[in-house]
Amino acid sequence: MSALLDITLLADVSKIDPTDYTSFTFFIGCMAMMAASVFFFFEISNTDKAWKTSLLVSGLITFIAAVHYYYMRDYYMANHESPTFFRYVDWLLTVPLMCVEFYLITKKAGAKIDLLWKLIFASVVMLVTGYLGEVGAAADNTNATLWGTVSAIAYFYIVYLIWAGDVKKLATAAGPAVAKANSVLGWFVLVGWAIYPLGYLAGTGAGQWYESLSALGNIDVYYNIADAINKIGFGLVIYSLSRSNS
Ligand SMILES: *C/C=C(C)/C=C/C=C(C)/C=C/C1=C(C)CCCC1(C)C
Repeated sequence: MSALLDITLLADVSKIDPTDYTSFTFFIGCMAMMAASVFFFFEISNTDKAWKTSLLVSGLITFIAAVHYYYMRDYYMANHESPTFFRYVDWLLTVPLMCVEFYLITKKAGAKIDLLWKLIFASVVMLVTGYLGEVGAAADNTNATLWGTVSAIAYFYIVYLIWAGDVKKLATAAGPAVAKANSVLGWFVLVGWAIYPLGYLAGTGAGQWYESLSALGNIDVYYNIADAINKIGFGLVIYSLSRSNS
């Protein structure tokens, strides 16, 4: 039984072409998410009380991603197609949790729960429209530009809240440590999150005005790299903030 299992696993692994960066990033992404989750979960016990929940949320984000990467990796190996459905289920769970991180940080300065709902609402609009755009592109209809634009508007609203709106105001009021935390995480949202629309442009261009951008490469390579930066990197920033303030 176990020998049989080993053979199946080996057979799959040996099929990866060394230049198949998509499969490679799915594998390494899966492993990295697992390792990061173990790290965040174990570190909770030697973290200052004020930061424990933030660290737990960081671990949940990478853990949910690890489980999805496990499936996406298999799906991609079997079909050589984008695992769009698993991808968006993952994001629909993890992006709102990242909004929770912003809320937890600013809560110390009196953030109200409706700020959290605003962030979550905008991220759901961003993701549902992005999903419709990708599914539409795969089915050869021409709405990828329209859905991508609506998604981008929701994205810019999140950037606005964090850089100039309520999140920024509260973080500034909470003192230098929280203001610093907010600005570091704000850079993730402005630069790290911007990798996703690049992947979208590279992957949904057929028949769109940006068709030439398809030469930019595989959509999943963008998404896999962006996920590693934004989920593990974001968590590590929370981790280091929890050290500098305890
Ligand atoms: C852990 C997963 C994260 C942080 C995912 C973030 C995803 C985005 C910021 C996606 C943004 C998109 C646009 C702004 C326009 C095109 C469609 C999307 C959904 C790729």
